[in-house]
Amino acid sequence: MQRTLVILKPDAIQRRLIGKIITRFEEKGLQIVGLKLMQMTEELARRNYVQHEGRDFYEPLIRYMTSSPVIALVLKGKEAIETTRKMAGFTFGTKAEPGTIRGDYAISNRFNLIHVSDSQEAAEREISLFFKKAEILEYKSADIAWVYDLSQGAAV
Ligand code: 3AN
Repeated sequence: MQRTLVILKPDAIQRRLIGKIITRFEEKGLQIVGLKLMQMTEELARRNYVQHEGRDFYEPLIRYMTSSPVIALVLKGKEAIETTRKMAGFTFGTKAEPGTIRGDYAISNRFNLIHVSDSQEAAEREISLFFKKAEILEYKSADIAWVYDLSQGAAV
């Protein structure tokens, strides 16, 4: 099972889309193992987006991410990184496929509602930026045996 970091960005909270977005991940079968409402500091935003330092959209991106509270989530599931990326959709709202979160709710290139980790390495780095070990909870989902076929041991 993989873990990934998802951030509901300031526009998702301000546009009252928290429930709709989190519901999609729950209904998909992903397990929420970490969740917090928080104000990102400038330092945290800069560290999270360090790969974009120097790009023309970097400073506006930092201002956007620190402009209002966000929700950080750790989601766990089979191929969680690729699955959540597909669910988020293409970066730009106008180009994102209908049926994806950005495709259904975003039309801006920057205000695109959600951040999801893009690789195993990024997921590990980003989870540790946002969560202490003790804030990530291991617990058994009541429906796990119906979300996956566990009859042969591994989750299929
Ligand atoms: P994604 O979030 O789809 O992985 P990244 O990591 O390339 O996309 O970009 C991080 C964030 O920077 C985006 N979610 C978006 O808010 C902003 N961004 C990226 N590219 C642009 C751009 N060309 N113009 C404005 N904002 C951008």
